[in-house]
Amino acid sequence: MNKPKVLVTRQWPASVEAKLSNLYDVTLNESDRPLTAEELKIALQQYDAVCPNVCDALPAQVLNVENKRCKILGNFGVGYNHIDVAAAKQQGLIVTNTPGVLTQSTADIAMTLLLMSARRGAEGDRLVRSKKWTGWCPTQLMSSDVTGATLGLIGFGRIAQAMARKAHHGFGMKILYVKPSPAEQAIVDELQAVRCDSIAELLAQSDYVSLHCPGGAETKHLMNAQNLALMKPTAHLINTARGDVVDSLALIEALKAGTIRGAGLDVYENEPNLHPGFLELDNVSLLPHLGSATIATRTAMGEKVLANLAAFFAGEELPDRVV
Ligand code: 8YV
Repeated sequence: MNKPKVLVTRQWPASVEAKLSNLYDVTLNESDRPLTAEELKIALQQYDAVCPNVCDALPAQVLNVENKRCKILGNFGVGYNHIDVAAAKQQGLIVTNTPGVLTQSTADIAMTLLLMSARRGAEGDRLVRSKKWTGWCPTQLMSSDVTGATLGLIGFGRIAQAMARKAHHGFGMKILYVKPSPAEQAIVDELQAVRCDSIAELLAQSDYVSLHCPGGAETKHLMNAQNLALMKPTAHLINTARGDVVDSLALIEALKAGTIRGAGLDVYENEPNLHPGFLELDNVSLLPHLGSATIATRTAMGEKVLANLAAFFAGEELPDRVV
């Protein structure tokens, strides 16, 4: 019997690519160049499984291509807002993702950005590199305290809870959250987490606001000018979720005007072409979508895709089925 044909749209950790190559008739992307919409359509016609990532936009116009061979999209990543899952379902395409394995590394990056923004780490690095540092000074780069401050989490899923643990147990932070339904009592007790009735209430009370909701139409520009104005003037906004949860222009205005003190961003609208206004500001720390970028995590994400493909081709229940 012929091996199933599998396409991996970008380069993955070598150990995972080696396992895939043993199991399937795999096409890897040695050049690591992102695929175009046209190439993705052809991939859907030529492969049994396509393994995309956040860079592969898969709207209905791509997924609805005629004469599809593809039966499963094994997404490399937990977020799947780049895939029109309703269209996929309608087309009979299974979508899987990689939850769980990137929780800690992504929460670590959220905490990194919180600390960078609070303590002006990137500014300090630029000062030293520019050779403009003239030596210690009592009023130089004075910044915001983290220990004992209040962290407000918008969304309280796995990654938010992991961040809350680091912040509460490591930095003595008070935890606030908003979530459609109350969190499990054991988690609330462990973190002494307080659920706010509204986003407005959370924004008004938090020294740091960290976004952990999914991307997509429902959360697009959730942090708009109106909501940014509800934050304390001393507060910082952290985004490791999806870029379009924040209205870039409104955030740039708030940072420029000083209606909030700082921001730390790992994700952007229209990646990698983030709004150039961010580059002109000193009070925003910018990372290139590093959330899950540890060797162990990226390998575990690949292993998750492998497990989903193995279950699919064995006719078994899929561990991480989205639709
Ligand atoms: C991934 C992420 O690197 O998993 C996610 O949703 O945002 C990142 O950790 C990226 O999405 C890969 O597709």
